[in-house]
Amino acid sequence: MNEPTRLRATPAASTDHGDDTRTAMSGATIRRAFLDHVFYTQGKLPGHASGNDLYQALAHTVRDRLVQRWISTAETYQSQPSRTVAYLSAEFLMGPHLGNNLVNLGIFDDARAAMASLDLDLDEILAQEVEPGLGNGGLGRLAACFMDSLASLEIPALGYGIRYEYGIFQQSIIDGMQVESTDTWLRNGNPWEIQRSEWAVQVRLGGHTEHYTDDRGHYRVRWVPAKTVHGVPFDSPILGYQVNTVNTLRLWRAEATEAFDFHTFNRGDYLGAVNKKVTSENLTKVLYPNDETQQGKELRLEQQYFFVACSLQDMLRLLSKQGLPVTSFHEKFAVQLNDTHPAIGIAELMRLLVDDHGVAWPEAWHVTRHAFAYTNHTLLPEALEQWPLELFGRILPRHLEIIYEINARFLDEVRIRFYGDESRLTRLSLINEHGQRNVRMANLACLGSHTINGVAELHSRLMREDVLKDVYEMWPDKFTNVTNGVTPRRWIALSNPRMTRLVTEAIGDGWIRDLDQIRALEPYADDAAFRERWYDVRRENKRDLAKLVRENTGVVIDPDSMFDVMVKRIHEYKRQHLAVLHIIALYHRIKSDPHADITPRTFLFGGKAAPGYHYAKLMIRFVTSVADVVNNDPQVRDRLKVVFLPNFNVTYGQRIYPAADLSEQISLAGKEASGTGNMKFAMNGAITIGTMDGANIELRDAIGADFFFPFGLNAAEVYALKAAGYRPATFYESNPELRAVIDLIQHGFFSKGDAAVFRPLFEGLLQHDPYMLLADFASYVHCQQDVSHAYGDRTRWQRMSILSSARSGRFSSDRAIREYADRIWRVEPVPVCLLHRASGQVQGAQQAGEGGFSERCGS
Ligand code: 26Q
Repeated sequence: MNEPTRLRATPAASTDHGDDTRTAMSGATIRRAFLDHVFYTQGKLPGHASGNDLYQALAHTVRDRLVQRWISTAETYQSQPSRTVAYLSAEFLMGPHLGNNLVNLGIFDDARAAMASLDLDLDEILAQEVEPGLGNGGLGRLAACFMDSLASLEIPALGYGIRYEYGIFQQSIIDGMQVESTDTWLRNGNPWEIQRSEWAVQVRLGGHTEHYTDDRGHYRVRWVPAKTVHGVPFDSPILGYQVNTVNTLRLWRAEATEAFDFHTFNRGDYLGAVNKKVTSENLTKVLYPNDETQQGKELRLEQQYFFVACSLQDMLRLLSKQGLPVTSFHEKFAVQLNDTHPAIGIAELMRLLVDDHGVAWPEAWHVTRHAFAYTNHTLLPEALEQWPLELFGRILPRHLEIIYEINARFLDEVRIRFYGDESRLTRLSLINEHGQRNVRMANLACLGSHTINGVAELHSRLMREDVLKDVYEMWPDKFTNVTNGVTPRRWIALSNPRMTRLVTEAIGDGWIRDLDQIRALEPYADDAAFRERWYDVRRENKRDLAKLVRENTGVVIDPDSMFDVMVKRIHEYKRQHLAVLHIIALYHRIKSDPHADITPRTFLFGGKAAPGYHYAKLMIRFVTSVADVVNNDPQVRDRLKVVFLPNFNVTYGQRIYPAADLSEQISLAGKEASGTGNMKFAMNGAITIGTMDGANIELRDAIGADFFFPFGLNAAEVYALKAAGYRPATFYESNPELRAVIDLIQHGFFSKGDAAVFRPLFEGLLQHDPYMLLADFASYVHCQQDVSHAYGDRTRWQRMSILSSARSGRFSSDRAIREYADRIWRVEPVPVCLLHRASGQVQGAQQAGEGGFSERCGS
C-alpha cells in the first residue's frame, strides 16, 4: 500500500503564528475558543448546549492549550538521551482533569471570568466531569500525585496502566447498606485521551512452550500461545504546574486481534466468532474492587500481564526509535513497580531479551536488575500477592519456566551464603511450597529490583524486620524508605481556593511549586487578625460541605459543630468501628446525664467496602445504624450528628478535606503502611487524632507533638501484647463505659432490638479482636476528650490549624519524587522549550507568547 500523503510545513505556514493566538490564554481567546467548541465539536447552538456540552467544550479548549506543550515535550525527550521514568501501576486514580489543568496552566481565574462573561458558572461546568476512578484508594491516588509531581519537576516520565472500561464501582446506601453499581465513566466520551492505534501491540496468553536448538547451535525456547490479544494505547496529557512539560499517561485497552475469527466464521459459527472477540475485550473491562486482599482470579493475572507486556514492548519501541540497543534498556528506563501488581514485568523483560532478542541470560539479568525498582505498600501478610502455580503456568507457561530458572540460580546463591539454613531457602524461594504451591510475587519483585522501598519510616523498618526480613538479610543495601506525599496543586490550590488566596496574600504563591515555603505562615499563627480570617475561610468551607451533605443525604449539619471526619476505604485494620464505639460512648454519656458537657460534633464517614468483604459492609451498616438512632434522638441530635457520605471519591475528597476540623487516622499501629489522607487533611488545616502508625509518626514530628493528638498502643506494644496473650474481655470487664457501649450493641439497641445483626462484629471483638479495638478504646476516648477541650478554645484551635498547614511541607509529593529521582531512579529534569506548530522549530523565548513559560526554558 502507498504511504498516505504527509502534511508538510509549507514556507507560508511556517510564518503563520496562528498557533500562538489560537491557543493564547487571555479571557477573550478562551471565550472564543470555548464558543467554537460548543459549535464545531459539540455541534450545538449555544442556547441548546447541555451541561455536558459545556463541559466538553471547555475541556477541549483546555486540551488545545496542552497539545503544543505535549508535542514539544515528546520532541524534546525524543531528541536527547536522558533516562525516563516508567511508572508501572495497575491503578491510576486521577480524579477530574479539567480543574487541575486550569490550575497548572495558571488560568483558573481567567477561565472563571470567561465563563462568567457568558453567564456561565465555572463550578457548575467543573461539576459535570465524571471522574476516571481507575483505582481503589491510596495506591492508585499515589500514582496520580506522582504523575503530577514528575511533570511539575520536569522529569521525563511515562505512566503505564490499564484503561478499565468500568472503574471502581459507584456506592449508594440503601436501607443503611452499601449497594454497588457499575461505573460507566466513559458514557459521555473522554476528552482527555487520544487513541494511538498505530502503536498497538500484541500480547500472547496461554498455550505451551517448545524447546529447540537454533541454526547456530543455541538452545532456544518458542512460546506457542493459545490466544493473542491486541493492546491499544490511550494517551492522556499530564501537565506540570506552570512548566511546559506535559508527560504522558498511557493506558492500555484490550481488543480482539481480528474483528471476526474467519476460521470459526467460515464454519458457520458467527456467534462463536463474535464471542471470541467479546472474551478478549473482557480483559480490560473492569477494575477489581478489592484492595489489600487478593483472590487468585485468572482474569486479574491476565490484566497484570497484559498491561506490563504492552508497556515493555512500547519501551522497546521507544528505545529502538532512538537507535539504542535492547541491552541499554536499563540506561534509558527506570521502571518503578507500584506494588507487586506489575512484578511479572521482571520475567517478561527476561523473556523479551533472552527469547526474542537472543541476549545471553547473565546479561539479560544484569539489564533487568538495573532497570526495576519495587515499592511495597502493605504490611498485612495476607495482602502479599501469590498466584497458584497451576493457574500461573496455564496462562504464562514461558514465564513460569523463567521464574524457575531465576529461582534455581538464586537459591544456589542463598545456599552458599547461608550454608545449611534450609528453612531460609524455603522462605526465600520464589515458589511457596506450603499446601497449594504458589508463586510469590513480592519475592520476585525483590529479586529482580535494584531498590526496594517502603512508603513511611515505620513501614520501611517493619518491612526490614518482619515482612521482608529474609530478603533484607540477603541484600540490606537494596532497602530504603521514601515517605509518601500528595500534590499541593490538587489538594490545596484546586480544592481549597479560599485558603489558597489567604495564604498567597500573606506569603506569595511560591508555596504551590515548593511546599516547604508554606512554613512562612508560622508567624501568622500568632496574628489575631489572620487567625480570624483563617477561621472565616474554614467556616465557609464547612458551610459548603454542609450544603453538599444536605443535598446528598438530606441530613442537616451545623457548620459550628466540630467536623470530625474519617474518610478512607472500609477495613477492619483502619478501625472505623473504633470511631463508632466513641460515638456510642458520647451518646451514652448524654443519655445518662442530659447535662453532660459534650462539645457538639458532626461525625462524617465515607469510604467503599470491597463488595465481597462482608465484615466491612457490616461496618458501614454499623455506622448508618448508629446514625439513625443518634440523629433522631431529640435529646442528642443537636449535639451529635452522624453522617455516612455515599460514594467517597476524589471529587468528594476535594470538598471534604478543606472542611474538616479533626482528621481520624486510627489504624492499629503497625498495619497502615503510610496513609495519604492524613497528609491531605493536615495541609488543609485539620488537626489529627491518630495512632503511632504509618506516616502519622512523621506527621506528628513535623507538626509538633503539642499539635497532634496521639493515642493507643505503638507498634512495639502491639507486638508485646500479642506475644503476652491478648485477652480483649479483660478490657470489657474492667472498663464500665466500654461495657455499657458493647452491651447496648449486643442488646440490639442500634438494630431495632435485633441482637443478631451486629453479632458477628462484637462476638469477634470480645473473643479475638485482632485489631485490638478494646485495648485502645480507653486511650482513644480519653484523647477525644482532650480534642474537645482544645476545640473549645478557638484561639488555640486556629493556631494549631495554621501551624498544621505551615508545617506540612514535607508531605508534598514533590519531595517524595525528588527522593526517588535522586536515590532510586538517578534521573535529571529535562526542561522543555516550546516548538512552533508548523515548522517544528524551537520557538524563540520572546515569541513564546503569554503563558509560554519560556523563561523557565533552560539549557
Ligand atoms: C491485588 C491483587 C488482586 C486484586 C487486587 C489487588 C490489590 C489492589 C489494590 C491490592 C492492593 C491494592 C491497594 C493497596 C493500597 O492502596 N495500599 C495503600 O497504599 C497507600 C500508598 O502507599 C498507603 O498510603 C496505604 O497505607 C496503603 O494501605
